[in-house]
Amino acid sequence: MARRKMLHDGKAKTIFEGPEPGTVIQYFKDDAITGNGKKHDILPGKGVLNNRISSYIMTRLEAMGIPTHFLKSINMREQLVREVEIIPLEVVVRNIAAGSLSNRLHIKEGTVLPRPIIEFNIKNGELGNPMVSEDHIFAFGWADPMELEEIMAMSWRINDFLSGLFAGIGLKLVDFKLEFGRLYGEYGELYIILADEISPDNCRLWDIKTNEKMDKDRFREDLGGLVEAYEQVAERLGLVPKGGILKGGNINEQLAAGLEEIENELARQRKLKGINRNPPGKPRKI
Ligand code: AIR
Ligand code: ASP
Repeated sequence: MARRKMLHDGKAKTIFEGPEPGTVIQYFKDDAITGNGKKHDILPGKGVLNNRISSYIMTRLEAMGIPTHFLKSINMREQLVREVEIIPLEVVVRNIAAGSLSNRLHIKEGTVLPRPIIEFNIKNGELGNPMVSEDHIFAFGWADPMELEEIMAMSWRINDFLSGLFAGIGLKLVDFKLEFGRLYGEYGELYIILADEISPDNCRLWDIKTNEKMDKDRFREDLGGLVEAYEQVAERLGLVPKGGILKGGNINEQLAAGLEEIENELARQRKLKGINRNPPGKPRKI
């Protein structure tokens, strides 16, 4: 295979140059990293499962009108996505208290929040991705008010949709992290689109009946069984055959079977909605 140019080597994914301009390839690794690199393990199967789960969720979001970077699955570990300028924010949506919210404010893990809450962290690993306010975001120019409004509106819709999707398979969506990117159109217009991945690496998912953790907290909290939990999520979403892919079956063949279906759905017309950049208050010509 021809050598590809690596553009970025992240914690859980590597980004390669895509086959045509405006595209890149996301390669899902088996690496599990937390504490900004303090804890690192290789968990065979994680990358394949996250690629599968994220492709599926992005496809479903696209179908309900959220513009995403996802174009198509290429193989078990790779997907073709649109190249975007990543907005340097982690957008965290929370429904139930857990993780850093519980630690910061001493709200007992599992407390249902009075309403969903959005938080922003600046993407800076060296600083430990600290939380920032809207005012920091505007003052330092990480995003402008129109972009942030668009990002928040999309995040609420994504929360509604994903909460329902996971409830339907017996999972509580406790919280999750999103990343967005800027895409410039032919005429210089700007689109904000969902980027990165949506998988149990960046969602907290608890079993509705038992509250068992089915996400990356299994690794963060040394609970073990992370790959089995991710496989269970994929199985409940109908993405892997019942009985599992990791217990002897040919993982390649079985996962390849479902990919075509996803691609067909994506081949449908994709519509992107640009941001109206007229300054507020200035009358618009009709
Ligand atoms: N997250 C945040 N940074 C990286 C990730 N993956 C996700 C976590 C969790 C949510 O954001 O996986 O679902 C909130 O994380 P925390 O640590 O702020 O409680
Ligand atoms: N931002 C976190 C870290 O590196 C990632 C995680 O725990 O998922 O510590």
